[in-house]
Amino acid sequence: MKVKVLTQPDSYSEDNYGKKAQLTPASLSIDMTDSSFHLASPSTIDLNQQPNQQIINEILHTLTLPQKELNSKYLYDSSGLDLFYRICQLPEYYLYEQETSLLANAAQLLAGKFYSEIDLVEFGAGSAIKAQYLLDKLPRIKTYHPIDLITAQINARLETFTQRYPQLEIVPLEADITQKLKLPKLSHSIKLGLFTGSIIGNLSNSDALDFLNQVRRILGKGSYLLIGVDNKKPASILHLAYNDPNGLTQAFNLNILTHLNRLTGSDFDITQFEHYAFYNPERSRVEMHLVSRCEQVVNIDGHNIYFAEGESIHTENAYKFTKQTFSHLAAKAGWQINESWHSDNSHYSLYLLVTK
Ligand code: AVJ
Repeated sequence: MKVKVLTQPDSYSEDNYGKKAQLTPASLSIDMTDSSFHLASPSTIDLNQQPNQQIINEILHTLTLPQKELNSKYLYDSSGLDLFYRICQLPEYYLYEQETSLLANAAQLLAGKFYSEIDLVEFGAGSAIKAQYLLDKLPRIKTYHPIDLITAQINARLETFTQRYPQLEIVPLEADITQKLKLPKLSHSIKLGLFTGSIIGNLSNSDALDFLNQVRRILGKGSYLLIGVDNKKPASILHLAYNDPNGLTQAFNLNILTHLNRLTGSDFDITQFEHYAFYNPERSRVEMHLVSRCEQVVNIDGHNIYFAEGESIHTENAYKFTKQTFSHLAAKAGWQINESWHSDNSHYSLYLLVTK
C-alpha cells in the first residue's frame, strides 16, 4: 500500500496550536457489528502554545455579529470527534445507524453496477469507517482519497487498511472541504465521491451549492457522488436526536468553547453557557446554540466580548431535506439522482448522484 499525506494551508491543524490533547482508549472504541472497526490506540498530540492570529481574527469577527456565531468546524477537535463518535452510538441519534445500514445495501448494488477501476474520493472522511463499507464490497476501488480537516484519525488506521486492502493506494488530504480543494490527478475510469453523515446539512444553501459544484468539477463529467441526507420529520424526533438525555450533545456543543480557549487563549467559562438545540421549521434546520447563563464578558486576545444574559452563539445548523428539496439542490449544481435508498421509516436517505 502506498500512502501520501497532503495538506492545504487553509486547514487548521490541531498539531500546531493549544495544549496537550489526550484521547483515552475506552472513549475511542466504536461499538460496531464488525469488531474490526475500531479506532487506533490513543494518540497524544503535542501542541505548542502559539495562538493563531488568523483564527483569532475570524472568531473576533463572528462573535461580534448581531447574532454571534462560530464556524461549526471548531466543534471537531479530538475531544469533539470523540464525543461525536459516542453520539453516533446513541439510539436517539438515528442518523448513524440508518446511514450505515443503507450504505451496506448501496455497496452491494454498486458492486454489480461498476465494472471498471474506481477512484474513491471521500469528503469529510472522519476515521474512514463509512468508506470501509464500500472498500469491502468494491475491490475495483484502486485509490482512496480521504479528505478531512484532521487526518490523524485516518493515519492511525492505515495499518488496518494495509492488512485489509493490500492493493489499495491511499492518498489522504488534510483540508477544509468547503474551501478550494486541490487533488492529485484521478486516473481510474470511474470517479466516485462519498459524502456521508448528512454533512451536507451543515452547509448553508449557497455553501452546499458551491460544494456540490466543486465536487462535480473535481470528479468530472460522468462521475458519481454517494451522499447521505437526513430527512424532514416530526420536530419531536429531531429534538431528541440533538438533545440526548445522556448529555453527550450538550458536552459536544460546549466543547467548542474549550477548543477555542486552547486555540486562541480566550477565557470562556463553559459552566456559564447552556446547550440549546431546536428545529426551525421555516428554515428546515436544527440549530445548535450556546446560551449565556448570565451577563458576562469574555476576553479573546485582549478584546472584550460582551454577552447579555440569554444571548446566544449559533454553533451549528443541520438542514433537513425531502427528496424534492434535495434533488432540486443537486440539480442546481449539475447533479441528478441515479439511485436512492431510504430507511424503513424514511428518516434518512442515501442518494447516488451522477453528473447531468
Ligand atoms: C456530523 C455534523 C452532520 O449535524 O447531525 C451531531 C453533528 N451535531 N449532533 C449533525 C452533530 C449534533 C452532525 N454532523
